[in-house]
Amino acid sequence: MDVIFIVGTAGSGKSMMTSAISKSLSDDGWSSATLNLDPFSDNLTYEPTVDVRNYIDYNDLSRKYGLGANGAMVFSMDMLATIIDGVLSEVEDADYLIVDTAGQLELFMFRQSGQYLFQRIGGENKALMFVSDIFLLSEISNFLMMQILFSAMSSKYNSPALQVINKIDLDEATAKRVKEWFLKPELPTDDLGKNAQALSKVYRVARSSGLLSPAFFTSAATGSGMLELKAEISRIFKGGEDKKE
Ligand SMILES: Nc1nc2c(ncn2[C@@H]2O[C@H](COP(=O)(O)OP(=O)(O)O)[C@@H](O)[C@H]2O)c(=O)[nH]1
Ligand SMILES: [Mg+2]
Repeated sequence: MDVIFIVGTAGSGKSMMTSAISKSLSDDGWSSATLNLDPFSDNLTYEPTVDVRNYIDYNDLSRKYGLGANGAMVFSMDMLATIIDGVLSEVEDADYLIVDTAGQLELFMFRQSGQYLFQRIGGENKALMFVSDIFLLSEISNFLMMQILFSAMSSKYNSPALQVINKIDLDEATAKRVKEWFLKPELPTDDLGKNAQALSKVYRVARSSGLLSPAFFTSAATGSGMLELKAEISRIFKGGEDKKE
């Protein structure tokens, strides 16, 4: 079983991407399972094969221990770390396991619980998929922060990593502009706005240290960019093999 572990900013489309990839891989003849590891999700739009919400009731924990939003979140994730093996025992073997996670990125960046969950999940190969959306990245400072974050996270998780910029159906023009930021030697002056000098400096450092690895531009809603994303998944995991016999 090969594992795609999806992390990313809140509301970027991680859950929609989970179901879109799973469906698309199934259409290609691969078997796939989905695992919802987000205990805070209250309106999942797909039916996960295995769902952590059957194990952890976030609202109940908040009430029982008198925790605020942040406390309950950290507590839930720590609790999840202690029961993850039981949750995983429910996952039946498939070609692919797609894992959907909570949007509180801090849990995956700075705290041990997120990384621990990633490590516990078995499988022949694992990859990290880092999802953000085109609205967030249309601001150059956010774009730059995301590139640094993405590089740091791929090193921390020590796994192949894919950067996905989602929701391009909602703003194709900005997506085109952001695509160019990955390629140009200098950022276009028109895009820089205020703090041009400081931003250009960060951009140059990012570029010269090889941090600007190309991203995938997708729409989980329309399926745009999914073929390219799947081709990369297939390249990472199956050496480019298209279909199961
Ligand atoms: N137009 C459009 N909407 C999307 C796309 N991906 C997700 N959404 C919508 O954005 C909202 C948040 O998506 P969700 O998958 O729950 O994000 P998550 O919080 O990262 O799991 C939902 O209303 C989705 O229907 C996309 O590619 N295009
Ligand atoms: Mg979600």
